[in-house]
Amino acid sequence: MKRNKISVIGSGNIGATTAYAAALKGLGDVVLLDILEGIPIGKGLDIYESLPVEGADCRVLGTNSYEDTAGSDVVVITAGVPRKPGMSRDDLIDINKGIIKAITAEVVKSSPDCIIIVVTNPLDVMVALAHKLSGFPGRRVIGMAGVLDSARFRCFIAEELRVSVESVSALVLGGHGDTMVPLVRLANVGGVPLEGLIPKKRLDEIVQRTRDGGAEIVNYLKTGSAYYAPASSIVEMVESIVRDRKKVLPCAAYLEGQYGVNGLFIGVPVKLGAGGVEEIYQIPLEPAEKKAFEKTVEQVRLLAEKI
Ligand code: A3D
Repeated sequence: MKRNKISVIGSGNIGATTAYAAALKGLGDVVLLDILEGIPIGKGLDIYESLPVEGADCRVLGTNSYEDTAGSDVVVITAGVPRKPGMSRDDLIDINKGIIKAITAEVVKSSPDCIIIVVTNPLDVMVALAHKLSGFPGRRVIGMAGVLDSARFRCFIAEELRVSVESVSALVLGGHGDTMVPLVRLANVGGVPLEGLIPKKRLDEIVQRTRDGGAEIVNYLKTGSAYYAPASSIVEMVESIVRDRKKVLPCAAYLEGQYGVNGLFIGVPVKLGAGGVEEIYQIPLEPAEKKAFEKTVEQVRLLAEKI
């Protein structure tokens, strides 16, 4: 049986952690590419050498050459500059757009049938740029953000109620920025709605902490941004695709009329399988949620106009 091939572009904090987590799960052969001399090769070798101990059978290769990524099933783009304290994700637009441009051209040439997952910030417009430049159908270009933002939301709820993080089901919609929309109404623990379990004031604080989750970590790290939870989130998406698990996950997906939005990438629940985004689910939103969703769409639209 042919093994899946997963390429990760950018061997920095997120890229290397993603390659490691994907290899540990045995999701397929993993190629880790960076422009830096030596670094991806050393990290790739290091990850590969962990596999006899971990008991995972896959090849891990670090490289500077797109030839090694040829024929990938999934390509994860993590290359780019992360933010530092005091910066917003949007401040990265000018530098990261050139990086996405250069990488997308190479990816299309070497893996014309792949599914691209974009992680580089500002996420919603970088994924749109990769989509435009690749010429791929919308279902094959996806942004990772909602799984991470929802994981943060789920953690904070679990901590508050002292329940298993796995028992918390919660969803964050919208752009990956300050206007993201954590959906309190639909959040639940083991099917029990949150409202009634946590006072409104405390819930508001949890929602705000979720929105600020990325900045909270940047302020501690100082020299970069989060990478363990982002890598886990990417790997959940990759697994759903390469194993055709058809998980329903919040991802930045190309909207063509859904939620009243046309031609933008916005975080919404999608079914992820071997075909990429196989279905986009529309949640009937209540007036306040709709207003918040429109605000996040507007923010993404304004940023998209800058490129
Ligand atoms: P970092 O550890 O700096 O790694 C980035 C890597 O990209 C470096 O090793 C660079 O050498 C490499 N790189 C730069 N240009 C190229 C190129 N043209 N081709 C190949 N490799 C290149 O950053 P990181 O891993 O912490 O973060 C990477 C990106 O993810 C940043 O833009 C972050 O803002 C973003 N990020 C997104 C999320 C989301 O949830 C969407 C979360 C956290 C970080």
